[in-house]
Amino acid sequence: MSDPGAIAAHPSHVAHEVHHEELGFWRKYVFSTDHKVIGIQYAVTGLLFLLFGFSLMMLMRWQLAYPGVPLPLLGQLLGDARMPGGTMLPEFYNELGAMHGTIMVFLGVVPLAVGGFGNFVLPLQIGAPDMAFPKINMVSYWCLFLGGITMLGSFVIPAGGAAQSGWTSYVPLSDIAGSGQTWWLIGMIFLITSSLLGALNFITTTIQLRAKGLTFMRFPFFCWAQFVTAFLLLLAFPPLEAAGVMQLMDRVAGTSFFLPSGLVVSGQALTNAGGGNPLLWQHLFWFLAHPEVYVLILPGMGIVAEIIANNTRKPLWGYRSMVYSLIFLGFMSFIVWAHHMFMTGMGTTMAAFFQTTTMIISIPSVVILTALIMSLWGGSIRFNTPMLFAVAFLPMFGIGGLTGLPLGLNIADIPLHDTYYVIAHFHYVVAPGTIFALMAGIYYWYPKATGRMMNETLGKIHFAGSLVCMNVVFMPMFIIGLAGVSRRLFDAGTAYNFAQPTMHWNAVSSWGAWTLALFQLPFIFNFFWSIWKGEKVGENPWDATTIEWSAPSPPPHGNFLGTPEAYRGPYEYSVPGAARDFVPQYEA
Ligand code: HEM
Ligand SMILES: [Cu+2]
Repeated sequence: MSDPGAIAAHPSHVAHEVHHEELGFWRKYVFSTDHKVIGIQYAVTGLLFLLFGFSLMMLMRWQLAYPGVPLPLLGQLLGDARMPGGTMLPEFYNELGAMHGTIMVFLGVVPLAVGGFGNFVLPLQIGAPDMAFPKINMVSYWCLFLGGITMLGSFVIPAGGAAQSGWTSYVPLSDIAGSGQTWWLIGMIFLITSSLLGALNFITTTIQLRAKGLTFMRFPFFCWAQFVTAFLLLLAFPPLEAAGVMQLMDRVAGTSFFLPSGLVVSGQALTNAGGGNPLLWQHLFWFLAHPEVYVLILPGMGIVAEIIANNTRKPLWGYRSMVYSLIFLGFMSFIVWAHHMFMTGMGTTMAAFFQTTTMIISIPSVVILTALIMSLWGGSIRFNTPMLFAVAFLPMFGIGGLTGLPLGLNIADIPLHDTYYVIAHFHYVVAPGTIFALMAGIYYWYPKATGRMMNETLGKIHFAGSLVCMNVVFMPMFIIGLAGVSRRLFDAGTAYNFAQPTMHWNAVSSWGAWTLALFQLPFIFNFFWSIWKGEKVGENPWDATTIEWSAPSPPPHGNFLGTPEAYRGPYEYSVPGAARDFVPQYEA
């Protein structure tokens, strides 16, 4: 359906046009079916949850920096069930840790990267008037919302509080844990349903609603990244959804999918335990959760690629190899999952298989990262805020990726498994990596969404502070981990002799985290202030080439004034002999 007439005649779109004038406040801004409104809903929800997950982590960081020391003021407010006399209970630390991980991944990054950027930018970038299934799109958002409310609600339920078994919810612990775990599972079922509906919509939209002339090899890299991400979500989440229901049954219906025979808890034999297999959970969980780490990073790579091409005023170096690497990476991400399970006593043949696939999957990431670095070469670079975040993404993601290699080889993973080294490694990927990419994307597409620019000075303060602090937070965790200190210790290892020389690094890391929070204030201020006071701009403030920049800022309902067509590849910057240094994809 790449014929433009067919796009304009898309039934749901026609319906929109007809009812456009009649939509009241609720249908327009709350239960909207417009991909831009839904995208902004997702993005704001994601940002709020990132802030909330960040706050949980700041509380944990107090306990890690000063184990057992009462937290002034806030500690009292949190009550005796969590922090008697201001001192954190281990149970509460576990709640914070499990919920920080869950919220950051499933309610923060995914909603912002896929729900927010995917919904807002993808249809515009492919020249579509909306998503293929606008109503399903609305349902996806509200499923996420219900999942979020369920997760938040679990903090205040009378008995026991939120889930405490980590974001991985390993059995048998999670099968026998307090009622927060049940809420966690119900919340996850909502979140997974949301992602599945979204993924179907993204795939259909990308294939069916492309503008005339926009062949796959003319796609901006961002579209490719969202497209592959949608496949990962679609194929990886169903096993976890099934596993979630099974764990729920174990907890509430007396089944024992995951409970082994003869399990004894606190000296008592469990009545329903029998015949189940705890490792089954790990397989089902990581079959999702490994692809999930690519769901967290690929949209970020897509954003960074757009911004680098735009601000070096050059085509992306090796666009085709980047695309092929992306597809290969997506495929491979389904056959590496058991590198998280080297400690489970798997045989050498199995271990050899998963080590080999893990080494192979690092190749496409290296290709993409190298191509992005090569793209900088010889460019006349504009160092605006989006570009600064995008460029900083490269070494940060590089550190995260490289430090992952030892974890993919069992000989190194066995001592490093479940230490702070792992925490440092994956946070380099998702915090200074993904979060920087997402920040870059917010500064870059903000003028498209609002018609106004964000303030550059505030943006640069935000950037510089975040870059320094992120490293102060996470570098020490490598040192702590290499010294052998385990993750998930509520006292940072106070009880262990060998951990003593690392204790002061926890304070360094914590002060880094609290300062990092302060450097987010200019961003939060900028975000709201610029809605009303930012400099007004036209449709293409960055002199960019891709189709979304041909729509008015902000785009009206239906997005484009005419019917967009693609006449060339996405990155025709600095074409020799051209009048300007960019030749937009949408100009005949
Ligand atoms: C600057 C921001 C962040 C800081 C300072 C931070 C800090 C921490 C700390 C201290 C832990 C737990 C250590 C432990 O007791 O084992 C942790 C765990 C975790 N974090 Fe973060 N984090 C940040 C951002 C993120 C982001 C952006 C994500 C995901 C997208 C994320 C995902 C996780 C996950 C999945 C866990 C594991 C939870 C578990 O053990 O079950 N974090 N983080
Ligand atoms: Cu993995």
